[in-house]
Amino acid sequence: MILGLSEEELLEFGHNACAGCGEALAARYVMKAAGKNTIVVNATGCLEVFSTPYPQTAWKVPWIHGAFENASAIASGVDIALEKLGKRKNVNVLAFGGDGSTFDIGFQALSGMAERGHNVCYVCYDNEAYMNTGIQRSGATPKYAATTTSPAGKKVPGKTEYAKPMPFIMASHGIYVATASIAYPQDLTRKVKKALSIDGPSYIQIFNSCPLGWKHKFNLGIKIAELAYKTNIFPLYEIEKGIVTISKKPVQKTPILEYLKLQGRFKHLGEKEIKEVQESVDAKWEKLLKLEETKMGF
Ligand SMILES: Cc1ncc(C[n+]2csc(CCOP(=O)(O)OP(=O)(O)O)c2C)c(N)n1
Ligand SMILES: [Mg+2]
Repeated sequence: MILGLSEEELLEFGHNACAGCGEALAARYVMKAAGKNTIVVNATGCLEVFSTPYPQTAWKVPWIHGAFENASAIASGVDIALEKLGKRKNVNVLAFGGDGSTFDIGFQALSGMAERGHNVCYVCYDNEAYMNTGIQRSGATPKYAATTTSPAGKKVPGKTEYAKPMPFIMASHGIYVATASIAYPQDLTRKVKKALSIDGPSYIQIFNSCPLGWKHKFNLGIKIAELAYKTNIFPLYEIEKGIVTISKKPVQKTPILEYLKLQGRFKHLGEKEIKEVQESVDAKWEKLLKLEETKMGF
């Protein structure tokens, strides 16, 4: 055990992820928490592509690749099959999808899985764009980020819409929801263990940086993830039975500029846009505090 994390590597090194890939680290931590009695269902995306270049695999657990849109449907089937075979006990079913797969193209299957109550933990690797196919904007891409389908030009300053509030959408299904970050592995692994201990669906959204897509130095991924937490642009919280609990709160809020300025995808932003992003982050953080305080639920 190092820092409370298992030393067993169930997503082995030697795969083809880019240097500094946050998604590889996130998956590695998730697997450390899940342990070897786990079946993984992986949607199409960077994680699937870099970890399984045929005929090799970096996975040391049973692993199924579906299509881009149906990881949750396959995981639902695995859950039922284990039940019918009398093998459901002590086996974890994990479904993995990127933000494009989760927020957009696989959302229907995910919502169905949650509504039917399958015993599956769904993990969304949120790198805020369709990275595997060349950095296209997704429903998770933040406002003003430049992507190949929301380029920053003279008239349009990157993506013009805000990201979907996906954790709240999933919480509306009445399931366990948590956000986590590669900068805080103990918090991340605790949440995965908790999700897997629940007899029913759960959803975890992990903030993971992408040096290629976000245009940051490859060694800055953890610092950026830390700043995402400290600026409140990606708060860490859980929603259980509809009640919000913020996992930890920054002692002193860091201005959003500190986060934005390390990433080339935001380099075109002027004072006006930065002010707007700051106000939006502040308003969402205030709302989260209110939700926690009032225990209003979903
Ligand atoms: C129905 C369908 N549409 C589009 C694609 C092409 N495609 C494969 S992976 C991918 C992007 C994946 O993005 P995301 O889910 O965010 O994962 P990431 O690569 O960023 O980890 C796309 C668009 C596909 N395989 N199937
Ligand atoms: Mg993505």
